[in-house]
Amino acid sequence: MTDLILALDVPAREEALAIAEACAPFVDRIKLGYPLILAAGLGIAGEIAELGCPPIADFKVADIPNTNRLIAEQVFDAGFSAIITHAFTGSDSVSACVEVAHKNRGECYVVAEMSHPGAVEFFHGGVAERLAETAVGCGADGIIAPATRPERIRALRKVIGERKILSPGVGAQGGRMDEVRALVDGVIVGRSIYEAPDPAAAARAFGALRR
Ligand code: NUP
Repeated sequence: MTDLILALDVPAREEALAIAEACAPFVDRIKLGYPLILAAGLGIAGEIAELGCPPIADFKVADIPNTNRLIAEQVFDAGFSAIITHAFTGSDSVSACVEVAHKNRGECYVVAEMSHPGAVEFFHGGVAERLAETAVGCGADGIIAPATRPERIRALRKVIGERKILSPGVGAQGGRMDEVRALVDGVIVGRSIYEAPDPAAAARAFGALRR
């Protein structure tokens, strides 16, 4: 079954925790990024983990290897189960995140191609394929690929084989669950769940659409 991952981009601690608690029975993992972490602090990762939904750190890490390592160590010390990194920084930087993730029995995902319209200004002409190859070469657990462009997910699947694909862009960005659910290992949904009048009901509805 394709995982349903809630992107909890709610920049207020109590509201975010209330939504997470309500949605927890219906989602497999919860992705936390800068909006919530900058508002609530890194400690919220442990509270999310206690709900039974392993938290993913969407920090899109993009620095030199030593700084990436220091960031990744903070992330896993805080209780995250996975980290998302960029790969345009090069394989040594990616490897630093992968090493720390695996040392902590966690996962590392590499952004191969982003989901928003402007992404194609840079992610074209084989760039995403090269980033995906870097993910494979560094032993990353998977990639991030766009639900807004299912044909690109198919192309990137050929590069990464059995490694996992987590796919944002379903709902608010126009991607459709029924078009990507069979292509990916996890679908990431943010606004269509946390901005819904009843986030738990929305999470349950997205969950029911998985294969
Ligand atoms: O390419 C990407 N697109 C994307 O939307 C890579 C991401 N990490 N994301 C994240 O997924 C984005 O930052 C947000 O947290 C989530 C999608 O949220 P929404 O568009 O469903 O609200």
